[in-house]
Amino acid sequence: MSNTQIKRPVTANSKLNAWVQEMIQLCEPAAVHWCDGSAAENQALCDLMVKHGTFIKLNEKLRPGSYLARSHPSDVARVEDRTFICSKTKQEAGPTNHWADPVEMKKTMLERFKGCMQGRTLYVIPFAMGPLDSPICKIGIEITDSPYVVVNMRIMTRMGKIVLDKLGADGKFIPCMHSVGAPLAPGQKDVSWPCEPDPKKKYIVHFPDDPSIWSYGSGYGGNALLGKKCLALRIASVVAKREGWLAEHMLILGLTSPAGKKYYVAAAFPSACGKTNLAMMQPTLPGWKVSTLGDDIAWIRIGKDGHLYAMNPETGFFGVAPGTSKQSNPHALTSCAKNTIFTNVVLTPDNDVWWEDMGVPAPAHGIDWEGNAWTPTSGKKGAHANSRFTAPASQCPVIDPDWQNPEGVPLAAIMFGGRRPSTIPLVNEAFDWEHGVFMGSACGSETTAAALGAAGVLRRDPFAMLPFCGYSMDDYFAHWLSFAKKTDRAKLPKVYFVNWFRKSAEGKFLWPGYGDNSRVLKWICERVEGTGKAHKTAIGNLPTPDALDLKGLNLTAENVKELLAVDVAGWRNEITDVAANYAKFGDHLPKALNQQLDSLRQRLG
Ligand code: O2Y
Ligand code: MN
Repeated sequence: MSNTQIKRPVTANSKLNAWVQEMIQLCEPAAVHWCDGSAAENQALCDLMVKHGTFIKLNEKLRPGSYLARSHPSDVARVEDRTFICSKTKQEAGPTNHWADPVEMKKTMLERFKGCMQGRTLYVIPFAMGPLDSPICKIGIEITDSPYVVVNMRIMTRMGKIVLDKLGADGKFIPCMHSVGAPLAPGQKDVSWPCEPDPKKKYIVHFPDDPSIWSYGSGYGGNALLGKKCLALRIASVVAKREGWLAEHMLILGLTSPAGKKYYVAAAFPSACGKTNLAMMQPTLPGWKVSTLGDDIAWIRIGKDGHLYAMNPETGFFGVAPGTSKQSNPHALTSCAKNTIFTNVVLTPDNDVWWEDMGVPAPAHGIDWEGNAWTPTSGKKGAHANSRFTAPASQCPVIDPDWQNPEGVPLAAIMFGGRRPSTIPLVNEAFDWEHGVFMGSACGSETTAAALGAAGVLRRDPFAMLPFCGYSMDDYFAHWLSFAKKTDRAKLPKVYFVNWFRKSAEGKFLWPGYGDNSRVLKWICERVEGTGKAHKTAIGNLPTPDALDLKGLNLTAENVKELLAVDVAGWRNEITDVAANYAKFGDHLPKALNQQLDSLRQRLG
């Protein structure tokens, strides 16, 4: 340690200085760097990564200020089976989380982190989730040995000196420890993507009672950018429960009607269900405009006027690349046109990027995500299914003027959804808040590549929070239910369940999706205004056949009927499946949810 170069501490916060010193002793880095978040620092780190082969600088004319990284093939996605919630008791973590004893796990982490940064630089990243002047802004300090993490965190969070200034001498912070788990022996040559390749030695660990986060072995996405899933969802959900707000896996969008009236909507869909596409949607309905506030996380609290206000704690998009095209999401393409980090996509001969379903012809030859020569006839995909772009939210052409409003924006509606090829109608309105909470608790989706495991299987994912809730989901349901008592229920947003992914018996999508989803949003706005037409059914309030604006759409009356039908047999199966999911929680499940299930059963007859 005597050789360790340590810059003079840049903060008067004695707790922070003491913690950083302790972590330096533990991790034994060769150097220490406190990140100031400046453009010069960012450039120096990008240049360093180009030198070491972690980054490839992209064509400055085609993709200014942008870089490509290729991860190790073992390190390509979040690792849910290695994600732990270490509350005091297993019961507090609940039946859907992996619990580990906090004392035992702390020991394991100390063993893992001992000397883990030898030969590397330890970076101290001060970051804030939420605008610094928001009443619920949270400050984290991530210690990492990955410069890739530093430059990604600079896009995804408010980062650097401004955060230390806000923290001051006495401010509180959430300690977030991260290491790629690949110390370098003296003279050992580094690799372009250091990590711990053994999946059983990766750990994404949350101590909600501290609170603190320890992540070891992975340099990828949600495993390593600790402000995102670890802090802004798992830890924040615990803090939010205590403080009386909600930390949710939701996009936030603004919708302006042709008459100029604005509605804000938050929507929870499980991972890989098109939240980014919806958040940036180009409405096909003339005169309607969508603006983006966030594509992944919403922090929601009761405002002074009793309404629910939503705020995006992030400042960037960590969007999935494959499938992002001019047709599916032109604004995402514009967002990543410059100053963007791409991970695991194809490198083209002119030093630009390409991925499957980008909507432009594949290059005749390129380099695939594993660094091998690739052609469209290679017989395998060039970009990894979970390849990503990290792009500043400020570059989104339809970013909402209020996206950094510290108070957030008032919600007119909340939507839940998922990929459901059968049973679930295009849109369904909850009768009341409790019914809406029931809808959220019954959320589910067919799995895709972003989550590990088999694709095409229905996975119940209550509130799209299954991988992200930092405490027992039964208590989480109760917390949601409690909002009907915390404020005037007339001021709560209306709740909807949507399904863009309904398929016909022949396996074809019944609904065009994308910009045409504005037709569903329009109906929701009309319902908020009290003008939209609906009929009460056993499962909720459904649009009458003429209620949706379908002008210019080539949908047959039969398709519309199927999209808005109550499939009684399908719903009976749904009840069985939801009940089986509820059974996990035993007596802890709030009674109101079993009542909802019973009422639904009775209404179906
Ligand atoms: O695999 C990863 O590390 C990224 S997962 C992700 C990224 C951005 C937004 N959402 C998600 C998710 O899994 O929900
Ligand atoms: Mn997500």
